[in-house]
Parts: sequence; C-alpha cells; structure tokens
Amino acid sequence: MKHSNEKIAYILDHAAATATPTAQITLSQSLTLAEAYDVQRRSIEQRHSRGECITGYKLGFTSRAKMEQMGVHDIIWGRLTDQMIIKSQGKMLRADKIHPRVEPEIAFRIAKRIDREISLSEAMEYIDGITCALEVIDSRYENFKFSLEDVIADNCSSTGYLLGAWLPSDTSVRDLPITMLINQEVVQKGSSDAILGNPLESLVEASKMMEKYNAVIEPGHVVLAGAATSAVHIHAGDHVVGLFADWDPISFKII
Ligand code: OOG
Ligand code: MG
Repeated sequence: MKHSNEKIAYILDHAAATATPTAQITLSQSLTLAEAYDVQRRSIEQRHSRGECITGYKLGFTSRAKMEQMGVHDIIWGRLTDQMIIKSQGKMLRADKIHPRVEPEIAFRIAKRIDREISLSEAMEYIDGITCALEVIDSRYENFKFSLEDVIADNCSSTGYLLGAWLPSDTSVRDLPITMLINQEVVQKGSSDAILGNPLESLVEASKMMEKYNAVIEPGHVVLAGAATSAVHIHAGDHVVGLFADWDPISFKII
C-alpha cells in the first residue's frame, strides 16, 4: 500500500522524536523529488505545531567527500529549527539520537531575503556574518542508508548544529584549513574549498533551490554550506572540537 506524503512525514517525525530507526521509504514505494520535498515540508509543519521555528536552511552533498561517503551525488537542502541548536561548549544527549555523526561546515547569516537565484558576485551582499559550524546528522533510516529521495524526505538527516562566533561578512572563507577532533584525536582534516570549490557557491545553490521550490530565506536565517569532509560517528562521552584556520575553536560534548 502506498502511504500518503502526510503519513510518511508522520513516520519520519515519529522516528526522530522517539530515536527509533525506520525502514527506507523507497524500498516499498517510489517517491519523486517533488514528493520528497513535500514530505519534508510536512514533517517540519509537525515540528512547527509543537512550537519549533525555522532558523534557516542547510545544504547537503556539496563536497566530494560527502557524496562518496553516502553514495548520493546531487545537492539537497533541508530546514533547520531552533530545537536543533547546540550551544557553544554545550551538550547533546546521545539518548535522543539514533546513530549520530558529526561533520564540519561553514555557516552564513543572511542579511537580505533570498527567493530567487543570485550570482556568486551578488552573494556577499546577502550575508552579514560568516562563521564555522559543526553539524550533527542522524538519519532516521536503518543503517544510515538512503536514496536521494529518502534523505530529502527525512529533512536531510538534520538533527543538530553548533555555530562559532559571527565574523564580518567580508571574512574570507576560501581555502581555510579545517581539523575536527574527537577526544583530542584528529578524526578529519580538510579545506573549506572542498565545499563546491568555494563555500559561497553553496549560497548560490541555496538560492536556486529557493526559486525552484518556492521557498524563502529570511534575514537572520542561517545557511549551512554542507560538510567539507566525511561525517564521523559520535558516542556518549565524546568531546568534539572543530578548528577552522585561526578562528576561535568550537566544541560540544555528547552525554
Ligand atoms: C545527509 C546530509 C548531508 C552534508 O553536509 O553534506 C549533509 C547525510 O549525509 O545523512 O548534511
Ligand atoms: Mg551537513
């Protein structure tokens, strides 16, 4: 039996809320890209009805490392909510997640509404802050396995994000060395340019998605550019640190 988009949204939201994995949707029924984004929108409406608000958007699969790790080669976008915010040097509860992983990203704070495609040369006018980020992802699917449509329906595995201190919008995001450590051991090393050759290109991609899917990035929203490296599993007791060039380090704990 084919589930309605509303039902799939409910299944995915319930899986997230109860930290219980669920079967990949596309193993039992097909989903178009448009249907997958519709499921995502409906699942966010459920969060909204519980009082969560949108804080921005995230891009996914903007680096080769991520595409190869997950076997998905198209750029995707998802929604961020205030419930996903991890405070600086804060704590994340392992028991609230299924099989969490962490990845290093660049984040932009939006200054001007984006609802149509913008060019790379315009991108700077649309931001008033830049910072580093650690994103925690937690696919609601068994074994963290999914198709393109599955992961879009599942709000691109979003579950948590931590931002550094905001820096001026003219701070360069090009070729920043990135190191991620867990319990003082280096687990990933990379460069910000692994994100589409220039993380600002993610904002251009986000703008195209907004135009295509009739969505809007509002002033004050955050846009996560997508991970520069593969994601790494995290466990209770872990202390995660992100080092981006000579910016202030960012960190959190899993308890
Ligand atoms: C999907 C989310 C991808 C990124 O930064 O590339 C993503 C996943 O890998 O589960 O957040
Ligand atoms: Mg990510």
